[in-house]
Amino acid sequence: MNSNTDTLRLNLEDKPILRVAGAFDAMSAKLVELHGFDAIWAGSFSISATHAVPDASILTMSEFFDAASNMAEACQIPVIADCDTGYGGPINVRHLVKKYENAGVAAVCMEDKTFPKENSLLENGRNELISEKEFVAKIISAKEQKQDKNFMIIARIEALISGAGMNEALKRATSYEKAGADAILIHSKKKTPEEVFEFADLWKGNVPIVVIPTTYGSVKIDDIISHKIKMVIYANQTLRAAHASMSRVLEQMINSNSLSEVKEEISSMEDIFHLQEMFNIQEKEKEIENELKKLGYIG
Ligand code: SPV
Ligand code: MG
Repeated sequence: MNSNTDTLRLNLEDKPILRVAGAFDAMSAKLVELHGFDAIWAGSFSISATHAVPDASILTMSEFFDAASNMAEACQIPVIADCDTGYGGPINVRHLVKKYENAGVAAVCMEDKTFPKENSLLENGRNELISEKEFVAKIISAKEQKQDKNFMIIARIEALISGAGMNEALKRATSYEKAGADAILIHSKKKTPEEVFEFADLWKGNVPIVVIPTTYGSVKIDDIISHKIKMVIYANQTLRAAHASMSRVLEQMINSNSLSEVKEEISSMEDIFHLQEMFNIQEKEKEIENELKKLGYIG
C-alpha cells in the first residue's frame, strides 16, 4: 500500500482545498514539500523545459517517468504525474499506470487531446480532442490496471481549451466519471476564472474538480473554494522562477570581474547541503564508526 495515495484521498476529504505546486526534478519537488504544499505536480511543460525541448510530446514516457519517480523517491508528500495524453492508446495507459503506481506516484493525469499534443497555453496552438469513446477507453484501461483503490486517475478535459464548449466539457466530465475517473481537471486558458466557475457550478458529479489557474492567476483561493473546487495546481511557477533567477545570475557573472559583484540573491552552500542531507551523511558515518568500534575493528 502506498500511503501517499491514502494521504491524497484523505486530504481531499478533509481539507477545503489542496494546494499543489509544480516541480521539474527532485530538488524542486523537495522545495515544494518543504514549503508546505499538499502535493507535487510533475508537469510536462516544466519537465520538457528542463530538457530544452517543446512541451509537445517530444519526450517519451521514460523521461517523464524518471523525473516523476525521482520526485516520489525524494519526497514524502504525494506526487501527481502529468502524463499528457497517456503516451498512446489504452494499452500504453495500462503500462504507464503500472510503472507510476509501482514508483510510489499517487496520481496520474491524462488529457483528452490527440497525440502528439501541444501545450494548452501556446498561442494558436493545436488543441484537437480525441473522441469521448477513445478517452473513456483510456480511463477504463487505467482503472483496470491500478492495484491500489486510492491511486487516482485524473481525467483532464480540454473542451474549453479547444473551443468545443461548456456542454461538451460537462458531457465528457459525466462520461469520464462514469468510466472510473477519480477527479476531473477542467482546464482553461481564459484570463478570468468565469468559465471554470461556470463548469464547477453546473457540474453534478461526485468526484473532485481540479484547476490550473496559470492564465487567470489573479483568482483568489477563497473564490476557488466557494465554487467547490478541491484542488488548485500552480503548475509552472517554480520552473519560471528558476529560469529567471539563473538568467539574472549568469548575466551578472558574465559582466563581472569578481563573484562578489553578483548582487542576485543565491542560496548558500549550506542551504543546498540541507536539501541534499549532506549533514545526515556525517551522522550516519559516525554511527557506522561506533558500530565498527563495538565490533573491535577500530581501537
Ligand atoms: C503542465 O504544467 O505541463 C500542464 C499545465 O499540463 S499547462 O501548461 O497549462 O498545459
Ligand atoms: Mg502538461
